[in-house]
Amino acid sequence: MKTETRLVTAALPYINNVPHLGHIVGSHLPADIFARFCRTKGYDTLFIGGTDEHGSTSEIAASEVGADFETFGVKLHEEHKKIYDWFNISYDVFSRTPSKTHISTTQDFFKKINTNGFITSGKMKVFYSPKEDRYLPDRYIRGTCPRCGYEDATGDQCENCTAVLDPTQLINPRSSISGEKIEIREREHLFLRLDKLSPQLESWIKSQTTWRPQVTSLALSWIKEGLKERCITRDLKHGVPVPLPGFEDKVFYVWFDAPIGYLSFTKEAAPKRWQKFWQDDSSKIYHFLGKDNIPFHTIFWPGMLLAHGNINLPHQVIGLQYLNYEGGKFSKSQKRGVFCEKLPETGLDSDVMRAYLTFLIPETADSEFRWDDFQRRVNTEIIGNLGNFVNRTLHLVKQKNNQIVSKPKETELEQIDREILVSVETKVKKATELLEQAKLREAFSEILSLSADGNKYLSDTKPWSSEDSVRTNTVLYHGAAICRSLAILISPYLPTTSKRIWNQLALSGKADAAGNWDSAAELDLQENHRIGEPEVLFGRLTSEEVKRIKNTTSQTTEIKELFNK
Ligand code: B3M
Ligand code: ZN
Repeated sequence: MKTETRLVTAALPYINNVPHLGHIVGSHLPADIFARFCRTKGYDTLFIGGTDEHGSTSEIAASEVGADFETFGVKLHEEHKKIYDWFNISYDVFSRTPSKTHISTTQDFFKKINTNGFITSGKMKVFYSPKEDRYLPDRYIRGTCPRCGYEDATGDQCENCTAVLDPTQLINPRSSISGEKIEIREREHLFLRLDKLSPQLESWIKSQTTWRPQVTSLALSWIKEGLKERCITRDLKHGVPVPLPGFEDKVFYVWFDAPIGYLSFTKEAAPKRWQKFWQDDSSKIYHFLGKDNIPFHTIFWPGMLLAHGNINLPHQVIGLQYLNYEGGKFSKSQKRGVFCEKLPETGLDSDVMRAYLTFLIPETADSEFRWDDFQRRVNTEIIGNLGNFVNRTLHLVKQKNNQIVSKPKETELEQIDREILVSVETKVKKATELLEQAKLREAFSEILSLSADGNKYLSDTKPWSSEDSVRTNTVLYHGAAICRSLAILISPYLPTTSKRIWNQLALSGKADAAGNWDSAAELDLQENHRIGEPEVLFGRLTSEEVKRIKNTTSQTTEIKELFNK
């Protein structure tokens, strides 16, 4: 084991919805690929996640389906978990924010930053709905615009005259849920002194050398605008209770408790050694998240960590852009999208979806899911290139060499063999460097280009028509050894396919064993190695099949239906 420790996190999903592909490609999948790479590279790795269950959106979603908060959370957590399992997301723990550990960790965290002098209290105007006996967040307030008289203005803007509003300015404010009149009340709340933390945050952000430019510039723009004290409490029924006299009837704001989940879930996954991930100098923390979450992970959360002290700040904040669908946005109501809960019914190999999604990871710009592109790229790059190379090679080893390959002597190598050896070495090195920087998409194309080199090597050397058994063995040995390299290199991306290749090669151990990554460039198989039975890795995707998958996955489940069963 290398001494470096890595904690990998994917943004904790809200439970007011069942995830679609945009959520998968926007955090869970990239985090999983990276975590799998780190494990195989031999870093002491922990990959954690869980559902973010508090906040007004969950409370409202639960009441809309008539479920109590706890039942709702348990059910939605289960639905989420099933989907991440289908995708083979290798969470070491996938927990929930209502967990006991999380509640106590959040409360202790708060006490510490309070003791450290980073909490203050103050009055805030809030909206109370007597009918619902609930305080309502801004976005559930509607009323008459003070400027143009439009009756359906929302708390932040009037869509009729475009006036930017503060919900307290609305005339006759009402609840957008019940339509009933609401009252404005003044309540005492707690605030995090982000203003006081600003200089420290600024120099920390500026000292980051590995962040993507869009992440750094977004973070710095917040600093430039000036950080204000930020309210961290809410008048809600569910959430983490505030452990401070006078505030016992309040809970923490969901964005206060959610990131602490990273810490709580680490404790749950590694109760005896969680400190190693959060306090050791050698530990690196990698957060994967969608771009709307960038300010929370570069300002708010690091601010909380600085206020607490003695805990590592994130090493990398990988803020991903969005995935669109067929020229527009994913839309549940318009049934536009790939709704993940339907994927298991399609019989599709999840590696095939993982492969296509990897091409689309929105690392630098928004990207787009298209079914025709799905079919084309899977057929050419995954099946035509990777699947074909492995299958062709192993078949030839079976047909021409009785399933056996033996290492050629140095003197038997020709120029073309030396070239492929160099190619393997260069490409493994390049892919490794890219993966270290979490440039997952580029690394994948580097890996696939190695498979393309393998195909070219076979076409150029034509072992199928060779009468020279020494030459045939040399070529097939290299081919089989490259299959081994590929099994290791694709293991973060296509974990099931990687195992299948490893088994067909009849190798011992596991392709993704800790530390095995470093042997990916070694073209060493055992003397007179006998491979297993070659088997086709994937069948070509026909248009009918794609159509069928599309039809099945565009049907979405209403959350309500989950509670009728
Ligand atoms: N639940 C927002 C989201 O899913 C939020 C992330 C929390 S990460 C600590 O987009
Ligand atoms: Zn107006």
